[in-house]
Amino acid sequence: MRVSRCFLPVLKESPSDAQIVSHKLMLRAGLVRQTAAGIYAWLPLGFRVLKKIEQIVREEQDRAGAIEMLMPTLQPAELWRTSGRYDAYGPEMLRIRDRHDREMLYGPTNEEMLTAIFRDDVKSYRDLPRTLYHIQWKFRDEVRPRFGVMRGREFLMKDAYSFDLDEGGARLSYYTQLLAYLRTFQRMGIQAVPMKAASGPIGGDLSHEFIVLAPTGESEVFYDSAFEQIDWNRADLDYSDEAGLHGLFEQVSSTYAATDETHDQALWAKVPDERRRTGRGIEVGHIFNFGQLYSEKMGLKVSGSDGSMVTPHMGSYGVGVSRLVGAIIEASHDDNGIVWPEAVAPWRVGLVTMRADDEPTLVAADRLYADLTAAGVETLYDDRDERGGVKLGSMDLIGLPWQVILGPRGIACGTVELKNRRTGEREELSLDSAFARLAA
Ligand code: P5A
Repeated sequence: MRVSRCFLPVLKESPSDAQIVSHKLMLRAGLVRQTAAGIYAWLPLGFRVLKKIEQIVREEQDRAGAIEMLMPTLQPAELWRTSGRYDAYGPEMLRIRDRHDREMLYGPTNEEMLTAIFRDDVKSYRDLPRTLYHIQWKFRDEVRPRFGVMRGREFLMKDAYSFDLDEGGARLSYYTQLLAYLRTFQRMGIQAVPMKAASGPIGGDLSHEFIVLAPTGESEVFYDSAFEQIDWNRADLDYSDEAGLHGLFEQVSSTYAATDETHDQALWAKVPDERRRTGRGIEVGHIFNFGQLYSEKMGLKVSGSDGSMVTPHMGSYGVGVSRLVGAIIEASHDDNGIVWPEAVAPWRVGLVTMRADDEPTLVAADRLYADLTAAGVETLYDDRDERGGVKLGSMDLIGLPWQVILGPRGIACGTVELKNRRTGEREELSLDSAFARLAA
């Protein structure tokens, strides 16, 4: 993508209406613009990151055997009356009437809707277990929307729902999602610690939150640094290995991690001093096992293998896809701007010409851009007629992992500068070696 043809509005000044660093950077670097309180338009840069995050979530859900579908944002009130949550949800629910005066709502979550869909089409134990998910916008009329996309009113969530014949099956589905979550966040280059949680308005008695450490987080957290050493993507941990999944749950449950809501001083005291980590954290995911709560209320029953009727056990599993954009920035930035982990970067390489009026520089940059693009390397090419310093400043701000800097002096002897955004290391290389390095 050429910057001269893109829409990348970068702000020089730090916006005064933003309180936390990720929100400031998302506005300055042109990722989002607020259109109403807690509601955001995703500009091209932010949208690319959102899609990258969404795709990692999708791939890990698919790998864990969950099946993708799509449910609507608008839901009929009847569904929520059946579960009893229409009134219970209170003013956080955005209620709407259509032209026929039918009561509707903008969905804050989809337990009711999917349980009803499943109920109408699934009749036999042979169709279980199943885990279905979608990635869809939600609306919660939060009292205090704040921190940009971190606590928005409209936000993108991945929500999965599992249906099992018995409690043992439901636990296995829960452990499967637990592992999928650990893998998802690790792939995004962030440390998200699973913590025992209260289940709140969703219900149930087994629940974990996934928390990314950041000073601006909304909850206080306490955990054993042993979590930081575990490779969740290791090959010996497999979704088809029941004993392995039970082992994983044991490991997660026996390694201390809690929010202020569930913190236990006696257990905390047993964690060796040097392994104690405390701080604040952002909840990027939350999973729930709530047994037969919704299936009973919504009348979901299937025939069991012995002909008796069985009420399935369920769980639901949420990832805050749009919140993750903010959370990743909170966890990965410096004084000059965002530092994207490679896996979610909007482009991998930023190509910058220091002098737009130097013909040989332009020819070399155009060629390198064409070669990188042809090799499938996602490249943002700042071809604007701007001062080199300004272009370098915005490249640092938008935080692409690699910068290739082309100037007249280097080009005269066939070299370019390759800069690593995270470490700041710079290296002078021939055009060919720079290409080879980035295309590898
Ligand atoms: C689980 C999936 C649920 O809604 N039902 C379906 C369950 N859980 S949850 O914890 O309430 O939300 C899941 C994740 O969504 C993100 N989230 C938000 N992101 C941005 N703005 C908000 N206002 C907001 N509310 C929730 C969080 O990441 C949460 O973990």
